[in-house]
Amino acid sequence: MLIRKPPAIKSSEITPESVYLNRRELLRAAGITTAGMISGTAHGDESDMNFKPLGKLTPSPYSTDAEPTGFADIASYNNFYEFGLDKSDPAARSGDFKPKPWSVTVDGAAEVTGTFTYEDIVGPHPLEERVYRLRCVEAWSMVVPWAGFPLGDLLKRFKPTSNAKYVAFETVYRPDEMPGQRRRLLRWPYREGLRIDEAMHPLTILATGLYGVELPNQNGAPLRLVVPWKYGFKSIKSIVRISFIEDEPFTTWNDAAPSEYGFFANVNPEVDHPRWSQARERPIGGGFFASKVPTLMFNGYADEVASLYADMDLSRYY
Ligand SMILES: Nc1nc2c(c(=O)[nH]1)N[C@H]1C(S)=C(S)[C@@H](COP(=O)(O)O)O[C@H]1N2
Ligand SMILES: [Mo]
Repeated sequence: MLIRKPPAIKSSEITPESVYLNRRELLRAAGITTAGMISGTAHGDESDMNFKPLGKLTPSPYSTDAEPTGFADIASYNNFYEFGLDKSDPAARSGDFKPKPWSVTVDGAAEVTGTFTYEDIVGPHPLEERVYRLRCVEAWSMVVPWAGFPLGDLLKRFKPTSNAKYVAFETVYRPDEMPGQRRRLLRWPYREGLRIDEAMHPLTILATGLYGVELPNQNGAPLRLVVPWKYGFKSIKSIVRISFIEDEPFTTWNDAAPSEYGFFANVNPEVDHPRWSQARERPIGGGFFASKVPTLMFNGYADEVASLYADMDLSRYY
């Protein structure tokens, strides 16, 4: 398997007040012994993989106890079409993307709307670390120690009205910094959405980091959604707009191929993708020949979320 290493952060982006650690120190800071983490990955010199450490993180009781996938795999095997189609493109081609300064526009059916800086959005929320599975529709999965906070805690601050039946999200559109956006691979900007009860569910988080450091560009810096019981494409990256709306929102993959990707996209081993089975998945990091494992209903979060869909036919609402 060919894995290219993420690009280094340019020295011009390193501010005097920030502390940057090299990869070995980073893993130590995240409480992981380097021996266990680095072995088995196909990287050369990693001294330039520098990411800014986050402050104190509270461990979340919502975490799975599954063994996390290695940092290097999480940051080098990605889907982020804004940087290209290949799994190696986001790490290799996101070096010019500038996730700071950042702002998010909140609009629609809410009492409080407007444009807010990243610091406004993240500032008041204590960050917690949650180990969540991410399961791609392409039948691979990883276990990621995300840093973030419950999306619902943020949404409540805008006082959504009773017309807010759904929440829609939009990724930034910056073709100058995102080479994939210079082609019509998808109808840009990338858009996603959740029903309001899904958005308010405590398992849904806005992530600002992983492995104790700020999100690498390729993982959706500076702010991305993580919806652990849904296929990975729902977990939209680099969010610049959050809209409270009355009708089911436009979603990118449903637009690109409606018969293959529904609005709900709950992980469901019993409902096949039209072109392949969804019953098994390949954990990333075990090597290409590692055996597949059975996929769990709602990606293993059935106890928490099955009740949201109690009266729905999940083969119809896929
Ligand atoms: N804006 C945007 N968000 C996106 C995507 C994308 O192409 N663009 N890909 C999605 C898909 S298909 C997956 S599987 C996950 C991958 O997240 P990761 O690269 O952090 O593992 O991001 C999702 N979010
Ligand atoms: Mo995906």
